[in-house]
Amino acid sequence: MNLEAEPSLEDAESARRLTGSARVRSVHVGQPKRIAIIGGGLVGALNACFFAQKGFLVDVYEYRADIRSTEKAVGRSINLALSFRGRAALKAVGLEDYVVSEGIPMRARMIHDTNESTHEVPYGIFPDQFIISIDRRRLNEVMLSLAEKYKELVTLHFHHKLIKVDLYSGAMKFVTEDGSTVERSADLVMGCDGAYSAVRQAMMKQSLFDYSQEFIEHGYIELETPPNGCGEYAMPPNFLHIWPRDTFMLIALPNLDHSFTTTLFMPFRKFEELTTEAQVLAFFRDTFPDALKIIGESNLVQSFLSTKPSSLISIKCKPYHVGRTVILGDAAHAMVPFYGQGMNAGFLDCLVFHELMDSLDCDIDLVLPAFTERMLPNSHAIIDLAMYNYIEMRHLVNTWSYYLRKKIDNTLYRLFPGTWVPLYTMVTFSMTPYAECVENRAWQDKVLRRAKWVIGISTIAVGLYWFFPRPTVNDYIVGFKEALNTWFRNVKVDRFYVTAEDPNFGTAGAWY
Ligand code: FAD
Ligand code: EGU
Repeated sequence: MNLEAEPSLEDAESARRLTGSARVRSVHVGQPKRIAIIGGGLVGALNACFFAQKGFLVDVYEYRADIRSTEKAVGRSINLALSFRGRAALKAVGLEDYVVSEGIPMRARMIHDTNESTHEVPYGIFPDQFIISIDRRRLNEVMLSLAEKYKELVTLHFHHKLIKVDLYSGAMKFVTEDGSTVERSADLVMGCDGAYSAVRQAMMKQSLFDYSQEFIEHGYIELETPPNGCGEYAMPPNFLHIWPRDTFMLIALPNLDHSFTTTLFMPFRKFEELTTEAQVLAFFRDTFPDALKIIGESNLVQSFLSTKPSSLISIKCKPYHVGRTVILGDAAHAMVPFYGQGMNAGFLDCLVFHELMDSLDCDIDLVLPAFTERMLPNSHAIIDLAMYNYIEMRHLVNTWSYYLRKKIDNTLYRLFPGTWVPLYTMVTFSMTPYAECVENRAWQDKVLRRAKWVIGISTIAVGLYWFFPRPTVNDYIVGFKEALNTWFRNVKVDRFYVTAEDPNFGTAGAWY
């Protein structure tokens, strides 16, 4: 798709005709007219596209500067894995093909072992089962530009930091670049302002609002991994590269410019221990020798010692709406990145919200509670899965039982692709609600537990059968005769008569 030419305002027109609304929607009681989107990050920008295409008046308030005009720090590109749910949402606003064309398909993981050997583990068994490495900044820019195409509907306000919101009236207060405050209001306020959401903070002051958060003990730093001497990819590009090392983990995703972005996950304690060039190099030589060669010693030391590790937080809350305010994306469900689903789940929020707008006639008094009800169990499920994976990655990745389970899962998937879908496949390549993915996994666990019993007991039975000498038909006859004989011998007579006193005298039982 050529973003310069299309989608155009004509597309907005046709979208409005489809929803039966006028140039700017005519509004019934209960239907919002002005939408305020707090945060112009990944979820906020996509959400603006959805609302613009429906013909609403949209104001996006973003704390930072416009990323499209800020200088791109050289050699810094951060990337993400885009999978099915995120793609489905992008497709709904017409951006899927364009975004996919700017990404790099990853068809398998490439596991880098301690002895510098590698092996591949494919993502799926069907050709369309691959994930896509996307430049985060580029994706954000593309979505902001699409939203801005709807000139008469969408206004992007940068340098607007939300500091106050009235959840019931929609009145908001912002601090702008020069430190002055401005007041605005909207019929519907959508908090797409990330893990440290100001909108959620306002909700937390309400009674009956539940909130919990957890920082994990691992931090992360991103290390730019340049192309090799010939300007080519230093490793095969169509893979998600993983170096699993118990408490340390390195993950690398490819960029279009032939570099990789490598992310190191490590406990903060360990980061604190590595403070000199020598320590950093020794650690990498020891733990990730092949990665060190690709990243380059001076590049590594320079990046490592100049960046502070970032923290990772997992947040659950409930509900997702209060009054005329709702939270989407990380604001509602920040998760640790160990399932590659954070952005995908945020994009799914936008898609589901707009499906509910369509089916409930845009009545926010119905849409907001329906949104919470629909998303809450599923968002909580993916938060749990991501956290579980964080623990599992460290403890199980190198155990045989983990690989055995993967083998069994994949074999059964090949045999019964409609019945037995492995957990990560369902999460990554389907629209099955996250909670149902978990439920399905519980069912698979139960089937495998039963199968284990059946196999265990049959093994013992067969073992016994082969261990003892097996009887022949003749053995059975001999055995039967012996048993009969023994029984005969065991028939004992304790009293007998040889005279007519015998009570059996004269009967058929007598012996003369
Ligand atoms: P954000 O991207 O955080 O955007 C929030 C926006 O709101 C920002 O622009 C911010 O400036 C603005 N804002 C904040 N406060 C205010 C305020 N008071 N007023 C106005 N504006 C405000 N997800 C995947 O799907 N796949 C991956 O491979 C993946 N990898 C990840 C790797 C790492 C290391 C991390 C940390 C996360 C990863 N994620 C991944 C998750 C993904 O980054 C997030 O889920 C996603 O960015 C959430 O988007 P968002 O728009 O909700 O929040
Ligand atoms: C972590 C950081 C591999 C990008 C989970 C897989 C991730 C990503 C995995 C990051 C892993 C872990 C899955 C995808 C993806 C795997 C997944 C994790 C992208 C279970 C930029 N994870 N991630 N699982 O299957 O389903 O390959 O920073 F190392 S994509 Cl932790 Cl599919």
